[in-house]
Order: sequence, then structure tokens, then C-alpha cells
Amino acid sequence: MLAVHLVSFFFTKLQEDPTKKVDRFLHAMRLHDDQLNDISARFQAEMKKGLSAESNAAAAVKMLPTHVRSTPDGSEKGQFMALDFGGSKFKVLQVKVREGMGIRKGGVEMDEKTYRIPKELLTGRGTELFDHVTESLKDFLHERNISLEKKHPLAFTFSFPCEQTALNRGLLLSWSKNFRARGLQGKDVVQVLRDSIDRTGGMDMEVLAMVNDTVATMMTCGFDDQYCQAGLIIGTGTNACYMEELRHVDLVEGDEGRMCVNTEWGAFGDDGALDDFITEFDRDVDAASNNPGKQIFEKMISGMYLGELVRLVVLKMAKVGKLFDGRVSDALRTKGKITTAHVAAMEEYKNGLKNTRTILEELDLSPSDDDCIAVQHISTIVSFRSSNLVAAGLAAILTRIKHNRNRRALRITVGVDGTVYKTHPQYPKRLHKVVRRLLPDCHVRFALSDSGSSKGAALVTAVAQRLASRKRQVDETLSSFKLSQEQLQLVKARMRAGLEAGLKSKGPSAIKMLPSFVYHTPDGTENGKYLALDLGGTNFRAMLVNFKKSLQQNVRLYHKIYTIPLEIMQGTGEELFDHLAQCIGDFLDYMGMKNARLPAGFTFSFPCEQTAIDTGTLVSWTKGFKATNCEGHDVVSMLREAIKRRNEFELDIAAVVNDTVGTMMSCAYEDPQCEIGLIAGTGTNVCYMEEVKNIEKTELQKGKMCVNTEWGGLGDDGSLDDIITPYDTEVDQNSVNPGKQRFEKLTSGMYLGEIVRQVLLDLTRGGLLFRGHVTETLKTPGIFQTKYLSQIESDRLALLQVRSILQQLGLNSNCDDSIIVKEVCGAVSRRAAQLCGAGMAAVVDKIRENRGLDHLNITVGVDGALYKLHPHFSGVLQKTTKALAPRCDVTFLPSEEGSGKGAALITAVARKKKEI
Ligand code: 0WK
Ligand code: 0WK
Ligand code: BGC
Ligand code: BGC
Repeated sequence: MLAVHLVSFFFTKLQEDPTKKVDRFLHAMRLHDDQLNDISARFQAEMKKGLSAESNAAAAVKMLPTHVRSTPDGSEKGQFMALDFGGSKFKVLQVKVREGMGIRKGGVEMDEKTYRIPKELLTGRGTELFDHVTESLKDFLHERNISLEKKHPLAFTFSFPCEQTALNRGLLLSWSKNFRARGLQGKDVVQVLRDSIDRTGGMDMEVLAMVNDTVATMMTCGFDDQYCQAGLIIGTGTNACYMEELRHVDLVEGDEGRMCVNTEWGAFGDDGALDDFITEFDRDVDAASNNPGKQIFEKMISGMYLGELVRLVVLKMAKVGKLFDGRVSDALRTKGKITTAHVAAMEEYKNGLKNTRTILEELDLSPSDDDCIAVQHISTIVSFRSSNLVAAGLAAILTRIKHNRNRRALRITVGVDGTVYKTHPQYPKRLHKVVRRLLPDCHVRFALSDSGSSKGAALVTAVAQRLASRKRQVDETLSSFKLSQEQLQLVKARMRAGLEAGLKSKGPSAIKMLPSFVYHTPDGTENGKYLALDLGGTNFRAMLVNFKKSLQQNVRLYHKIYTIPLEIMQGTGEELFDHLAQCIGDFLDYMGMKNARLPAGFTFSFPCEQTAIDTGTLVSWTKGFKATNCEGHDVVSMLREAIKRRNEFELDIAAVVNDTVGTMMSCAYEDPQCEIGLIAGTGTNVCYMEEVKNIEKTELQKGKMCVNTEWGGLGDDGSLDDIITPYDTEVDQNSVNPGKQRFEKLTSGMYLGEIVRQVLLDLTRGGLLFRGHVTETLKTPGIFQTKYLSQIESDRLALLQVRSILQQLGLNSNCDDSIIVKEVCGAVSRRAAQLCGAGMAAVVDKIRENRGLDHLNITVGVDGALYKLHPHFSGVLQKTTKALAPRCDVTFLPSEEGSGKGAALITAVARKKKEI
């Protein structure tokens, strides 16, 4: 007897482990990591193809933009009706987000009902299918006594590939799974739903958003986990979505922020990309499906097909005698006889084998134990391949997100739903394990969407509502910065009137129109070495300028920049000029010319009344300067006294000029047509060659003189009050010279950052920004420097910069915040450029009329950080000038070396005159 047992033991031992034969039979389905990494890499390539405008049309994986731009941020609220259509169950729901008393604060309350979809409707006329949907909706309203009169916002989860151009518009590309209703492909299913709601009647719905179930699932899980940036469905069908950088989504305008992309990965392989992984069983499943050649990847993975795959494998193995001694039953030959639920049952820990026997017996088979083990193992291999393929696809998506965000390691959550994932006992664990093995440097959490996707759909609708209302409120706030053509024409007229009034000798004038005693632009004969001193808005510059005919480029410059500490700017005049004298001493030392007693030109970028080229009485400080005992004094004398006090070197200060005049001269040296100087920097100002007969302050009648307009003062008489906004008033009140330089405070670098800060402060107080958190930083004057505007408004990569700039400022922002900050910066800088353009139009038209010309060609020499560094300022200024002064062709010539050369040229002219 023992012998018999031993023989049979060894026999069985000898007899092959039934799983081994299955492993061999299905070796093509047993994918190891290299193959999975290969599939992952192929899918990454498909994603790129789908995202790019060039190759999207031919791409199998469509990468459909969803117009969902952010995951939940906790501010969503509202009551919504929801339809969850396309999965194994069609549900009608009412979703209350942070509404209603009952629920715990901040929660979501859902009330749902599942409605059957009669089979014939799945392949009937599309309109009938939708009428069934809307009739079910109406039935739900009745049953739940929900008002039929009230307009209900409706969220529509539609789990099929749709090309969306907006949250509430989507063209059905193709049906999938077991849906094949006629007449809807290429149609906007949201409109089809609206029409059906109207046909069914008796209810008022506003379809605010249509989302794919993957997107709704991501949002549902994102409600509790802000790391949730991807959604995954492994149900009847399969699919995944994730938050892609908008700049990579070619099919959607803009490159700011992110957008959820519905990959529709079910179609991966429809172009043959997976042919070397397709087995005969996959081909059979596809051939027998209602969409052959389509959704290849889905047919290897999802619940609609797993059971069928197992049946076909079992059938084939039986036919070749590897199972049930080759006996085959009709049931086994019948499509759909083994379902995915069967597969799951076969793989249950404890009862898997028992279930397998039951299932096979229900198929009129009488399996041996080994047959049961083998069939169970077939199920394992088929569903293992499914989870492995999902893992490979997911690995591709998460790797892409990691790269997008330049992260070495990524922490992310994937929201998951679907019957296979939910009901198959081992599927989740297997999937998690393989994903973590394929992505060692990613911390991936899987969040099960416990209550279906409609919570997420409602959140998308809430976000849509919130974004829409926030956009409306932000646009409203920024509307006061948007100047119409008429308003700009008015500013031009007021600037013109201000120029005329300033030229009059008597009477108040906001625009001072200060004679500069520079009568003509350079004629190229200037020669010799000059020291140019340049006190501008942000720093002091000393420059040695050497004009030599022989020099190839006949002007050589050496310069050094010195900062002006705030306490010097706002200390005593003596300290300020002593500081300048010290810097000059340091520069002459550095140039080894302490004893050269050079002729010097002094560019002094503040309003000075001059009675000659080498005297200038400071009328008033601007741009944050407030040094005492300077206003009303001659700045040349003050500098001379400071140099005398220093008693280290001597200078012959032969000219004092405004930086606009210096800039005009510098540029006129290159382009003789240059007769206007414009500064758009810390401050703003313009000078131009005016007919002396128009300058009542001088007796001269013939010729021209350059007039420093000091147009920064426009509006000091209230003439701009109709465009000045409360934010501007706030900035003016907080400035060191309230009520003064109103035009400058709308247009120049010293103030634009502050205007932006005031607007951001207001929007944050209104809860529209930074979640309403008004931080100390945001309340700190001067914290938002104008240079940030230039960085924030640069076209490429702006958002990441916005966030890092806001980060540096200690402002935690999300994508939407950054988009709004950029919009505010854009509105403020655009207005500034337009106002300067309107002012410039007034100046060039005056010159044209001065000269009785029908058309004027003229050049403007320009300098200033705002004009030179801001990405859009110069362009908007030029366009506005052209639009408001169409009879003038204005060339804007940025000055290479600042106004120093101009000051030296004027000094050269002044010296020559003195000699004669
Ligand atoms: C439950 C979601 C629904 C989605 C379904 C997918 O609420 O939107 O379509 O999961 O899984 P299935 O029902 O196809 O297994
Ligand atoms: C450079 C000129 C200087 C002028 C300055 C204005 O050399 O005279 O004051 O540009 O630009 P900001 O430094 O204010 O941007
Ligand atoms: C559809 C997807 C859907 C997925 C899961 C696929 O057949 O094409 O849009 O997300 O099934 O339901
Ligand atoms: C000053 C002008 C100067 C301009 C640009 C203004 O604040 O009043 O004199 O030209 O800034 O620097």
C-alpha cells in the first residue's frame, strides 16, 4: 500500500505542476519588467504624439484636453445634479458640496439612484438613449421631491472619448465598451443632452460641465488628497488621465498652468504599436468585438474582455488536450460565458479553486483538480497581464509628470475606480507592487474613489462655476485698467494741452516744459575727453567719454556704477552731493585721472529750471528722492561745493542736462533724425526739440531748443482723475510726494510694482487670490518690485517663474493664483505703456504741426529699464503711438550707453561755445 502511495507521490511529483504547462502555454502573456519598461517607453512616445499639434491627428492615443485646469482646492461648494453615464452602472445623483446643514463641515453629501439601460438602447438611436437618460433624471427629481422649477447646475460624467473645446462642449469621437448607439459620433454630446432635456421637459438644467470618468475620479480623490494628480479607471473599460502642463497641450491656447488630459489609453496599440505583445487570444477577442481594431490596449486589460480572454485560453488548451482531457463543452465555446467576475472569483484567496470548479462545472465541464489549478492560473496570468499593462501605462504617465515638474522624486496620488480594481481580490495589490517596482523614485499612493465619480464631476462643475465667477470678478477689478481708444485719445489731448500750457510763460502748468538750453543735436564735430556724471533713478554712474575722429567707432567709454543708499536719497542735500563727490573721486582714481581737471557734463534726472546750460535749480525731487535743502537750489553749485569740500580733484562742470536730453543727444549721435528723448525707467519723462518761438520763457524767435517736458506731472491738476483708480490713489498716498507726478505714478517702474501689490491685496481680501490669506509680505510696501513684472510677463515658462517669484515673496500660490497675478501685472504694465504711447502721440503730433507737415518721420531716443527689459512695454507703447498719431512715422532707438555720451556731447558743444 505504502509502495502505491510512494509511486503515486513520486508520479504526481513527476507529474508536471499544472501551472507550469499554463506558464508555457501563456508565456507570451507573462511580461517581465524589461518588457513593461519597453511598453512604458512606447506609451510615453504615444503621449508625446497625442499632445503635439502636428502628430495628434495620426496619433492612436488621443490625449484629449479636458479644460479642467485645477484639482480641488477646498473652496468648491454648491448643490449639483449629476449624471454618471458610461460605466457598468448609469446613475443619477444629487451632490451637495459643503452645503446643507446635516453634513459635517466641509463634506460632500450624495444621494444617488442607479437606472438600468435597456440593452437595445445601447445599439439603438442615440437620441433615444439620451432620452432614457433624461427621463431617468426627471424620475429622480420626482422621486426625491427636488424642485422642478429651480435651475439646477448639472454635472455630466460621460465615459467615452470626446474632443472638448470647453468644459461644457465635447464631440463624441467614437463609442467603446458595449455602447454603439447611432447618430452621435462627431456630435456635441452636451448639446445632445440639452436637447434631450428639452424634449423630456418639466425640468430646468444648466449643463455646466461634462467630464470623463477618469477625470471625475481624479477630482473625487483630489477632494481629500491634494497630491491626487491622476485618475485611473479599470472597469468595464480602462483609461487614465493626469494633470499635464498646459504648455505641452498644443491643442489648447495658452501655456499657463496645467490642464487635465484624458489619455484614452484604451486605444494604445490601435496603430500596431503593441503588435509584438498581441497574442492570438487578443486577436480573437478583438475580431469578435463590436469595434475590431480599436481599443487594443483596453481589450488586453479591462473588465469587458478579461473573462473572454480566459475563456478563449481555456477553450484552446482544452482543444489541444491540455485541459479536461481535451473535452470541450458548448458553453465553453460560447462567447461571454466566462465573465470578469468569474475571473475574480477564481482568484479569490481562499475559495479561488472551489469557485473555479463551480464555474467550470457550470460550463458543463468536469475538471480535475489540476484542471482547476490550471484554469485558476490562466485567470491569474490574464489578470496579472492586465495589471502589469496598467502599471506600465501608469509608469509612463507618472514619469512624464516627474519630468514636467523637474522633480528627481515625485510624490503623487492616483485616484482609482472601476469594478475590476474594486472587486478583483488581488488586482490592486499586484498593480501597486509593479508600479512601485517600475518607479522606485516615486512615492505613489492609490486612492480608491469610494463613492463613484460624481462627487468629482460636481467638483469640476463647482470649480467651473468658481473659476467663471472669479474670472468675472478679476476682469471687473482689472476693467478699470483697460483703457479704450477714446480714453487714450483723451489722454493724448490732455497731454497736448499740458504741453501747450507749460510753454506759456505764465499760469499754472502740471507739465513744466523746462528749457534745456540745448539748441541742436550733435553734428559729429565733437571731440575730446569728458567726464559724464549720471544721477538717475536707481543709481549714480560716472563715465569717461572720449570722442576721437581717428577711433574706428570714434567714441570710447569707460564707466562705473555706484548705488545710492536710501538714507542718502532721503538724507541731507550735503550728504547726497558729498556721496556723489566721493563716487567721482573713486572713479577718477580708478581711471588714474585725478589731476586731469576734466570738463564734465552732469545728467541730473529731476526737474530743474535752467537759465543756462550749466545751471539748474531743482524744482522738486521725484522718484523716491527727498534729500533736504536741495529743492530751489542750483544742483551744479551744490556739486561744485561738494567737490570743493572733498578737495581731492577738480572738475569743470560745463553742463547739466536732464536724462531725457542726454538720451536724445546720445541717440542723435547715431541717428540725426532723433529729436525726442524718452525715459521709461524708474521715472518717466520726455524731451523734444521745440520751436523757440513757442517757448514763451525764452525771448528767442528762431531755431529750436530742446524742452524737458517733465510730463510725469500730467494729472497733478486732476486732469487724469477719471482714469486714476483707487489702487493708484493708494500708491500716491503712500509715496514720498503725494499728489505729485500722477502720470509718472501710473506709468513708471518705481510705482508699477506697488500698483500690482495693491490690486493683489484687494483681490486677496476679496478671497479671489491666495485663498484669501493676506500675509504680512503682501502688506509690505515695495515688496513687489517692478522687475518682477518683467519676469512674470515673459512669454515662456512664465508660470513657473511666477510661482517661484511669489514663493520668494513668501506667497504660497497655486496655478490659478499665478495666472491671476500674471493678468494683474499685464493689465498694469499694459496701461502704463498705452499711457506713454498716448503721451508720445501728443508730442510727435505737436512737432508735426509745429513744422506744418502732413507727415512726420522722426526718431525717439529711449532709455530706462522698463522700456528695455519689460517683454511687452515697448511694443505696446509703439503700437499705441502709431494708432494715436497715424501721420507720424516714429522710430524708437534704444540708447546703447545711456545718457552719459549725450551729456558729454552737450558739454563738448557748451565748451566750444564758451571758447568762441
Ligand atoms: C464608477 C464611476 C463611473 C465609472 C465607473 C467605471 O462612478 O463614472 O465609469 O466607475 O467602472 P465600471 O463601472 O466600468 O467598472
Ligand atoms: C539710463 C540713463 C540714465 C537714466 C536711466 C533711466 O543713462 O540717465 O536716468 O537710464 O532708467 P532707470 O535707471 O530709471 O531704469
Ligand atoms: C472609454 C474612456 C473611459 C474608460 C473607462 C473607455 O472605453 O474610452 O473614455 O474613461 O472606458 O470607463
Ligand atoms: C524726473 C525726470 C526724469 C525722469 C526719468 C522723473 O521722475 O522728474 O526729470 O527725466 O524721472 O528718469
